[in-house]
Amino acid sequence: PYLFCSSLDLLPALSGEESTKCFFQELVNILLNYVSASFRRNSKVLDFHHPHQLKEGLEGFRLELPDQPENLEQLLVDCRDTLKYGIKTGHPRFFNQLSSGLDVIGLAGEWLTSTANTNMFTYEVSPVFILMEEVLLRKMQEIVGWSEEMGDGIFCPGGTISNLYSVHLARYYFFPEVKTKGMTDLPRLTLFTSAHSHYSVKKSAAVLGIGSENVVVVKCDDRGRMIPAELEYSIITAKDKGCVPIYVNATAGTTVYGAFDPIRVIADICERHRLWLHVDAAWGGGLLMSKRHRMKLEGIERAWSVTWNPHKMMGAPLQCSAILVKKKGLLQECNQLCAEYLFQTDKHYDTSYDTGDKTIQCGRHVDVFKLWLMWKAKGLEGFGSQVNKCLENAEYLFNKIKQRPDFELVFNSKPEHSNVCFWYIPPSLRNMPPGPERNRRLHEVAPKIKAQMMENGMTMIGYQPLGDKVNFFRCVISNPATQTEDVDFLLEEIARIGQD
Ligand code: ABU
Repeated sequence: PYLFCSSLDLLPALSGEESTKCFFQELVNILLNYVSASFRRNSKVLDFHHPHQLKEGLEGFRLELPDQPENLEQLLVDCRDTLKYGIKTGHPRFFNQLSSGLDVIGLAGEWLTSTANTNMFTYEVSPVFILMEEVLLRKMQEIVGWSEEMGDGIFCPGGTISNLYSVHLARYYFFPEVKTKGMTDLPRLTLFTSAHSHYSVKKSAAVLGIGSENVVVVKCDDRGRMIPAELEYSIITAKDKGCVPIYVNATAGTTVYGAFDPIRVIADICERHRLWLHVDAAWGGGLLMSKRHRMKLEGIERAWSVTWNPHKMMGAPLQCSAILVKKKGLLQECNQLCAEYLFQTDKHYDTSYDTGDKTIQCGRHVDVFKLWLMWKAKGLEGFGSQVNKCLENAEYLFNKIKQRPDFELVFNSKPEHSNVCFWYIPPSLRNMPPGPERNRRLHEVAPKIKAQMMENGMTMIGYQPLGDKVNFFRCVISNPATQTEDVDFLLEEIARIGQD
């Protein structure tokens, strides 16, 4: 009978308890069916429709908002349809993004977080979550290699914002007057990042009024790693031109190649020139959890700030991203504005736990509980094994591609992370000599295969051009549900679609 009810019959309505329970039970069934389907290999990853088709209202699924309330039965149908036309990012054959997987404990954490529905700005409304954040940040700092006396940080919305914090802090560290006076009296600041780094460094420069043209893009080797000698040369050249270098971003796990910049050597250069060293380990940070792979981030302990996204390699549900800062108190100093309606100094508890004034936001979502719960469930060792398995699967893919004449690797050495970059070579191009015509035709292959792949809906992988390389596939494995049979399936699906 609840099916004919509206939301007004649910709690807080008097005697709304029973209908609320029924409504949630139905909803949980929908979610559980979705979770189970996400792990079933014979279920589709996606049921693709073009935007105009979805907007037209498929099978009665209407996106437009009504003037009159709709009943609960309709809302449950809408919930089911929302999932039906979405993408199963937890499916073992979803290889499209750095963040994938469906961690059941993480999902439970997210449900609880939404149920608690609170804000991270003050201890008074988030006592438990604020302390969990402190515990997580300390643990992550310890893993990075910072001692007890060092380390601060905050969870914030995604790697780009974490990187924005790093530039914001670096500028404040060298020119604290910027907080009140703005850029008026500042010299021309210069930032350095590699050609393969994430676009967020340039975006940060644009947002902060430094200007994207004042980001020097440092050359990489053929594996996508920053060349330290090029960095030092760029710093000296910038100084000679009268610019003021302040910041270097080293990437631990580049977005496309999964490359690790040589942090230790870059740290030496930063020390020589007294520059802020940031390590963008949004993607590669997860490897710190693995005894086998953490040496790829050797030198990270020398960073002044670190971006680390547990929603990528550690499989936490989106979003979960931290900016770690070596110098205690700097975040607070740089960002605090002491709004008296929120951060009263005469509260009856230790107000250093009102961490909201460290951030550039006011309201802040609770991103920590799911990670805290996952950490309890897996421990450091569990995360380590999860990371190892993903990298083993990537190596399996790499070896498979090496053996096949219909695929070509973008670079021939073993991947450092779980990114494997490759072209599919259709029969008509296999005997064609290298050159502009082959490149022109090869550039069209990946988008065509991807389009058909999305229509079929059984797997999903990304592609992009990079530098002088025409469109190629990038397979990333961060989903612990993925097995070698899924990797085999991906290659077969590409080869099947890619026949001329
Ligand atoms: N830098 C955000 C992640 C991009 C990706 O999933 O490929």
